[in-house]
Amino acid sequence: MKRALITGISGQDGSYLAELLIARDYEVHGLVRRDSIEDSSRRLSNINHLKEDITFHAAALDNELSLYKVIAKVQPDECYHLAASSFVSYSFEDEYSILTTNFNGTHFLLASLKEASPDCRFFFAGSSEMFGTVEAAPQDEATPFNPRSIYGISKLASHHLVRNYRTQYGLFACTGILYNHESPRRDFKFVTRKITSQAARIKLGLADKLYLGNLAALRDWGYAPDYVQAIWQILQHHTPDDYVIATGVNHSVEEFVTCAFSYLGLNYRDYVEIDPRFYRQAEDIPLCGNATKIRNALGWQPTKPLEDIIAEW
Ligand code: NDP
Ligand code: GDR
Repeated sequence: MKRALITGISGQDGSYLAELLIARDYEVHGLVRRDSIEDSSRRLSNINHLKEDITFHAAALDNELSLYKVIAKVQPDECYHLAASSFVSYSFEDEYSILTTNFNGTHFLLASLKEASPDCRFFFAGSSEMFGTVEAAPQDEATPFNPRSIYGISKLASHHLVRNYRTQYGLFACTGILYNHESPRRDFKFVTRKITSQAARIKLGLADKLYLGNLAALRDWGYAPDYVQAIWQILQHHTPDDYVIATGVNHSVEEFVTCAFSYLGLNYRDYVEIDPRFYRQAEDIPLCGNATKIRNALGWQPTKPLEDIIAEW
């Protein structure tokens, strides 16, 4: 039986990955913050249905010793590092803590694995935000990085660490360069869940307005369960490598909101108002991924178009 350690197991991707690994007979260990164990019904709501099948370990990304102890004790065959401060907007307000949490957390994990469990395979959740402001679309593994937020910088710096541990120390360490992926387990601050949840409240008469930022913004939105399938496949390959994981299709926020409201028989124009607080700088060229490498190497491809993802909400 393989043993896996997931950081960020309470998040969207961590919960789907835990399901996937349990279904494949893994012994699943999850790293969570101490507060989450104390308040599990609320803070572990994505994985409450899996609690009996997961061994939880309290540790914090900013505490190297706590991470080292967990790795030394669990001796995982595979480690999926998904924990991060993941909301890009916060990174404009809280630069220091986001950079240190995301970067140091990755560094502490890699260093601990090198010392205590060097044969463990390691996956790092990178981001399309590592490409940031781009000169061309779609982007692939050869596209130059040009991050535009502290979040993007934290992910890019971590990605360089992953490569360094692979080439210098021989760790089986990989980065998935993930484009946006969504599901009903997405946190409410992200635009997709914000739209679908508020549209439902409006339909039920519990709210009357939805305040959004830039409706023209384009994103390459995929389906979270597809992306954790890709993450798992990356660690099953014979060679460690880095891959773009994306659908290759862009939709605007306006298309998303139109689809979500019309699904409920509503016209979004009657309810949506623009609020400058949610506005981010417009992008000349959108982030849109070319996933040819992972399709050719691992046979992975996305299964759900955006309309079907929205319909699931
Ligand atoms: P979520 O925001 O849903 O989950 C993040 C997880 O990280 C939560 O379990 C959270 O725990 C944990 N976490 C955050 N800060 C800390 C900390 N200081 N110490 C310990 N745990 C912490 O993210 P997703 O599941 O959507 O994404 C997974 C990963 O993939 C992230 O690294 C994200 O940056 C990356 N990514 C995601 C994309 C997407 O579209 N979803 C696209 C590109 C990259 P808690 O519940 O206690 O806060
Ligand atoms: P993103 O996701 O920043 O791409 O990061 P988010 O859903 O926050 O924004 C997507 C796009 O929607 C536009 N937008 C709004 N966004 C929010 N949150 N709220 C609004 O009201 C709103 N109105 C318009 C944004 O400007 C943006 O263009 C996600 C996270 O999962 C990251 O962790 C991950 O690395 C990237 O995707 C790839």
